[in-house]
Amino acid sequence: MLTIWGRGNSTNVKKVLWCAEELGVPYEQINAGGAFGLVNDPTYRAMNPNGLVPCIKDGDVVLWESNTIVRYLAAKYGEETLFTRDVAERASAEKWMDWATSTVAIPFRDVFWNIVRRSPEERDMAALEKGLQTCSGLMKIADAALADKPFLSGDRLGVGDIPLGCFAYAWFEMPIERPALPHMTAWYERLKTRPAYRKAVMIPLT
Ligand SMILES: N[C@@H](CCC(=O)N[C@@H](CS)C(=O)NCC(=O)O)C(=O)O
Repeated sequence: MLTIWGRGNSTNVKKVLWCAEELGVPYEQINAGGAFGLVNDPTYRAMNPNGLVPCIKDGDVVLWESNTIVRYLAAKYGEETLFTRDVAERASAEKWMDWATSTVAIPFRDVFWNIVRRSPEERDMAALEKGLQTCSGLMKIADAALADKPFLSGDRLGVGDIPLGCFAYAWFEMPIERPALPHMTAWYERLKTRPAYRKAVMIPLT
């Protein structure tokens, strides 16, 4: 049985939960991180020395790093669904995973924390404004990429959609000013029709 450690309100954990749900892989979720703690226990640190979530155990395989876990689960359980054997097609989709993590996550954090996790008095307005401006530019890049295909991964949902799809929920649901993003909005509407996305990603923002 696949075990997933991580609190469900973490974007990185959502990626893994959503992936497992899409694949229909049975799993046990153990809440960890944030108020749930556990991540500093020696047994957890032995699995993930970073003390971060998510972390998984699948048989003898222990893995951390959310994007790596998504790639692993898709390759192992998603041959007919999230995974593609075509190397070029796969790399083309996977670049969106790495882009979401390396380029979007940091400015996005400034928006998310200031809007969702801080009270109005505690907000760092300069960081919020800068984060919003940067994220708006980045979302326009994703919007343009979605102009001629339904998913970032191509004709069907794939691993390339998962990280940005997790950010998209917060992006579209936070009370912020967004630029016009017609293609990304249509993509988000497509994601919202998926039971796996609704279950793992569309939970109250905290
Ligand atoms: N690069 C890592 C980052 C993991 C990470 O930063 N996780 C955060 C939650 S999103 C965390 O564990 N924070 C500490 C905690 O929840 O206790 C990944 O993608 O898995």
